[in-house]
Amino acid sequence: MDATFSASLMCMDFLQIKQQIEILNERIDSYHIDIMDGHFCKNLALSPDLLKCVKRISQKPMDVHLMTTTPTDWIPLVAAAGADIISPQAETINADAFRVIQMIKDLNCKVGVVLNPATPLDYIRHYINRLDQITIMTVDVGFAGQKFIPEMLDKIAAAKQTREENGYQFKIQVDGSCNEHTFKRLHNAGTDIYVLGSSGLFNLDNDLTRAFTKMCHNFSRETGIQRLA
Ligand code: S6P
Ligand code: MG
Repeated sequence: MDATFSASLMCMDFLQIKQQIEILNERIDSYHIDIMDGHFCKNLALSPDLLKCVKRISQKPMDVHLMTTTPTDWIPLVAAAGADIISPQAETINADAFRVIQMIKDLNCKVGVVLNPATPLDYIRHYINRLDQITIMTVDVGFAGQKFIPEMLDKIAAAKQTREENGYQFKIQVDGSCNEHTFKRLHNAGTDIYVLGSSGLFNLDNDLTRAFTKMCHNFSRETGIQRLA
């Protein structure tokens, strides 16, 4: 299967948002928008207003990662701002998972769920069949530039096995430290979508066009899958 790449906008150069989106529009498969509330994780990142602004020039799907304690406060806002996929953290929807999933579907968005490194795959087993996408965090949420947690490779493989055994359709996305040092292991474990942040894309070169080309070369070298720059 083809590899798919999602650019993590939290790792962009904010002084060059428009230029960077124009470069990425021709290269990337989707955009990853991190929304934090300072409570669920100890940071702030992007916002519905920024999403709305980028949506005006984006030509690719917008995948919103909600790291917020009360996702139902944010879901209508990000849907109105242009989200195509909305992914709350599994840990925040345990009390009302089925209502939250339906809420996202009713807003005509695809439904994803994100699992923290410490959260087992089994935590979402009763609604995994309803999801379009599962995101497996390979770093703790909140910050870019963290160290890869290798124990997550088994979780990715287990998600793939669950999908195959049951004929489910969800995509497996990995978020956190997707780069030349991890591409091969992530690919072998069963990753479909790689979230590219500082280590896998934006820090590779000051020139984003060159950075993307380097990323493609790294990915092809590590996995044997050709990806044109
Ligand atoms: C982290 C956030 C991620 C990061 C991305 C950074 O809380 O959800 O989406 O933006 O993982 O990538 P990297 O290569 O710096 O780890
Ligand atoms: Mg994220």
